[in-house]
Formats: sequence, structure tokens, C-alpha cells
Amino acid sequence: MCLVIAQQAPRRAVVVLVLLGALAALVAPAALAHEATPTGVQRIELDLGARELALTITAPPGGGGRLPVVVLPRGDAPPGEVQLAAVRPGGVPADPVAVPVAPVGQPREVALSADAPGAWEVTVADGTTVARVPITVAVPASTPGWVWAVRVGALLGVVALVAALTPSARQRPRVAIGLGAVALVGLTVAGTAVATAPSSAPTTPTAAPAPVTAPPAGGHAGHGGGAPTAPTPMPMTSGSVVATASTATPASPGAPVDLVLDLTDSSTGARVDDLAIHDDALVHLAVIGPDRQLAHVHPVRTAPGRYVVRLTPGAAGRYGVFAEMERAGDGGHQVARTAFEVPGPSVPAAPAPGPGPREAAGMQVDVAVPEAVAGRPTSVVATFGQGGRQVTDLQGWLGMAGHLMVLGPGLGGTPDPVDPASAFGHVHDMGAPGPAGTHGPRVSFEHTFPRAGRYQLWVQVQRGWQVVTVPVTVDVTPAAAPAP
Ligand SMILES: [Cu+2]
Repeated sequence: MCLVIAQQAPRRAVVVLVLLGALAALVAPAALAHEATPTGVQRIELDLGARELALTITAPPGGGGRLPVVVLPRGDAPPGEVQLAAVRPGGVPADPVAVPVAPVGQPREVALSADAPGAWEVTVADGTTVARVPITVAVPASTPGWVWAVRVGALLGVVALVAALTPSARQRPRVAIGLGAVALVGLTVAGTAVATAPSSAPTTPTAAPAPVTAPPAGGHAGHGGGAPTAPTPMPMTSGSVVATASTATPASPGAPVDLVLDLTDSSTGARVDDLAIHDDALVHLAVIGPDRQLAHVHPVRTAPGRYVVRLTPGAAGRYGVFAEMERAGDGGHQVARTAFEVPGPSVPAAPAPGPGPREAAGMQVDVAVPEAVAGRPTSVVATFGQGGRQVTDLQGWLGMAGHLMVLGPGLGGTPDPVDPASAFGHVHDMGAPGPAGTHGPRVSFEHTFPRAGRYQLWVQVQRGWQVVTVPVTVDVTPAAAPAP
């Protein structure tokens, strides 16, 4: 008898080990699925005061935790630092982290913390304005029912099987058969649960801010200019977002002024605060002056539905404002037009040169527009050179090799930024970068000019962390009338 037990003991140990291994194999995938919450990385451009910053924000995993933010200064940022914090919506930043914003092109990483699920804001303050970037921390994925079925079924099955193999059970066949049946049921439940388990898809933290339609929080708006004065707000709708532009203080040519953009919903009148980041910004703003100078900027969100950006108007007159945005959900891409005025005597704008060679930012730029006919796809190609050599170190900007901004003719036949008849367009060169991660010497675009007349184009690229803007005038001819 002792000999039999001695021989059976190792065999039982092997069986138990195999079964425990099977149990672990069954339970492990469920555990992995539970913990594999993906993290969301989002890039966003902020024009905060005089600074251009590119932020890379990595949302914490479900439930909250470490929130790394990389700050990359661009443009000609003045030396200094900005203060970063993570707060609940509208909250006052406590214990902000100082980040140097010089030199340009030097990224710095800071680790913030958002320790609970829900809506948060990453605040970036420059001492005057507090930018608030909305982020969402997902609720941790709960353990699904099928995982519990695997765990309970496998445990029950293994325990019953081990018990059925004990000598005492084997001496009582009915007990052994009963335990065997329990083991079979348990393992079948576990196996069925694994086979029918849905593919794991934990809740993903997204860039989409929680829709908030409260009026701007005066105390926390973070905008230093107080209540904005509105020289000539001129709301116009495009889609369902109404944009209203005003200046925080009276504007005058040559003086920096904060432009305040308020977004409301045309059907409800509520503030629009459900914008999703698209092409690295919440709002892409084209501000076109009476002198036909373009500022393509990315205003910072200072309160729900309120965006602020600093501009230096070059001339007196009326400025056209084109706000490109995407609402979360199925809101789609839309452009809201508005305008504001810089008081003073206005001077007629001289048209930009047509296609051909010109200088820009120390480079020779040759712009080719072979044949511009209304209603037909037209190519616009800009080739960059310097000192007789091709320029191949253009940096991508907003995820693109280049941007082409287009303003069409108004009722007067020439581009007029405040005439609703002037069509606005924004086209991308989405060419892949070369081996060095840069672009050039060519950027090319394709655009269909909707009707004949004079258009103002601006080709935009980035080099040395500076945006280079090349204005071009293009006359679009009417499509030939069909033969009678
Ligand atoms: Cu933009």
C-alpha cells in the first residue's frame, strides 16, 4: 500500500501542476486584457501671448495617474518660462511646474498628475493668460463577466479534478464520477467563456473635451485683459458654430492686441466647447487684414467656448477671421467666419506678386501655377532654394509638409476678407518626409478654384522652427463655355 501511494504521489503532483498551468493560462489573458489600457497621445499647438508652443500630452491610463507633457517652443519665443498644471475644469492651478521656453526647438518634458477619471485641463500660463487644454481621463475598464466565468469555471474545474483523483475519491466511484462531472462543467464553462470573449477594447482616453456649455468663468478665464470690449463684433454662421471676434483692448496698427473669439451654437445659443483636436489644434485661425497679410494662428482656450490669441495688426481697417474647427462626435469640419475692426484710416492693399520667383525668409521661392481655370483641379507648386542649392530642410508643420491658404474674389472681383462672397480654402501638402524627416525643395498642392476672378494665395512652410509665408496672386480664368 505504501509502495502504491509512493508511486502515485509524483503522478498526482504532475497532474496538479499541469492543471494549475492550464488554470494560469486561462486566467492570464483576462488579466492582461484588464491591464492593457491604451494611452492617448495628442499634439496641440498653442499661440500663448507672444509664444508659439507645441505640446505633446500623453493622457494617463484609465483611472488616472502620471500625465507627461512635452513643451516645444517654436517661432521667436522670448526667453522665460511658462507654468504647467493639471486641474479640474475651471480650477485654479495649484503647484504649477515651471518650464523654460527657450531656446526654440528644445523640447522639455514635465510630469503632471491627473489622479482620477473624468474631465481635466492641462493649464499653461505665461503670467497674463492661462491656456486650458481639455483632456479626458477614462474610467478604468471593469472586469467583464466573461473573465469572471473563466476564473470561477477554471478554479472549480481544477479543484474538482484534483479531488476526483485522490485515493479516497477513487475508492468511492460515485464520488469520483460526481467530482469528475463538476470538473467537466467548470472547465467547459471556462473554455466557452474564452471562446466567446469579445476582443478586448478598454475605454480609451480621448482628446475630446467633455461638452460644457456654461458661460465663461470670469474669475478663471485666465485672460488678463478683463471683460473684452467689442468694437465691431460681426457674427456670421457657417454650419452650426457662430464665431464672434472682439479685441480685449482697443486695437491700433502696429500694437499687439489680444483677439478674443467666442463660439456659440447657432441652434441653441450655448457656448461651443466640444471641439476635438484636428491637425494639431483645437481652432485653426486665419486672420486676414485689409493689407492682405495673413496670420495663421492657433488661439488658446481660456474658458469654455472662448479662445484668445495675440496679434499685431499691420494696418487699420476690417479684418476677416476664419476659424476652422471640428466638433466632437459627428459635428464634422467647419469654418466659422467673423470680423473685427482696427480703427483708423485704411490704405488700399497692393496685390501680392503673381506666380514666379521671389524671395522669402532668405530663400528663393519659385511658385508655379500652370493653368488656373475655374472648376478644374489646379496645381500650385512652390520650390525653395538658397544660395543656388535646393532647400531640403523644411520641417513639417501641423503634421503637413506645407499649407496653402486661399481667399477668393468678393463681389468686387478682388479678394476681400470681410466679404462673405470671398471663398476661403485651406489645402495641405501631405507628402511624406524624406529620410532626414524633413521636406523640400518642393511643396505642392491641388485646389479647385470655385469661380473665375482674382485670388490671394499664401503658401506656408516651416523652417528653423519659423513659419514662412509666401503670398501669391492668381487670376483664375472662366471655364470655356460649351460650344453652342
Ligand atoms: Cu492651423
